[in-house]
Amino acid sequence: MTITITAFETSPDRGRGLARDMGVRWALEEVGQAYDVRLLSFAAMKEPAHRALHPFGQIPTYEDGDLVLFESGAIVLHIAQHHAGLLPGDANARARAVTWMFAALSTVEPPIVERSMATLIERDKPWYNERLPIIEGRVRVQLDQLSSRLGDTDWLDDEFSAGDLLMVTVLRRLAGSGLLEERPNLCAYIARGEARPAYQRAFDAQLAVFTGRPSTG
Ligand code: GTB
Repeated sequence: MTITITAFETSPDRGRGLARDMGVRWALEEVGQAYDVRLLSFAAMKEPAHRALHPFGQIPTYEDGDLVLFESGAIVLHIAQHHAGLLPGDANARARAVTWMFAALSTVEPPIVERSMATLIERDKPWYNERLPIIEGRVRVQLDQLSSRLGDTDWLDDEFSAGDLLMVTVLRRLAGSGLLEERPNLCAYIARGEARPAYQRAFDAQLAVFTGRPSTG
């Protein structure tokens, strides 16, 4: 049974790999699992057929036989738990890697998403110029702490894990904001993630949806 995920038919990020199917694609590539992609329009996401898979009418979803999952973090965790390559074998190291997955999604990401949403939908509002620095201040607090913890190591906890996969995915949403450049070790960390062959295959596959050209390789 082939795994099927869902993704935007027309991603607002124009193939920059910022939509949440990117982390799922990357995880599947890291563990060497083939997958199909069902592309959805915004309207199709809100249809009953898709809501039966995703109660909030969003992408991505994950189908494998009878199993249907939504929430990109839960999907990445499922992939990591069922295939070698994304979680260490040692029980304590595994628990720490899962902790970093949660840290990425529930500690580091919230102010980053808030910033993205503000730049997207509040730019014309009278409060925007006052609010943006406040949100960016909150982003900086998390980036500073993450940067301190990472130091000059390659990954968050010894070997690359699903924790790094999600953390890099989250940090990439700040591309173009100028906030990452203030912390060179975070830039190098993201670059290390992006240099992984599995990342590149995932990125090319989602870009091919936007360009209309089949990905090769
Ligand atoms: N917590 C859920 C998860 O992690 O899976 C969030 C899922 C989610 O936000 N999905 C978005 C969606 O389906 C797409 S990824 N939106 C359509 C809708 O709600 O109607 C979020 C996203 C969208 C666009 C960009 N971008 O253009 O840069 C980046 C991220």
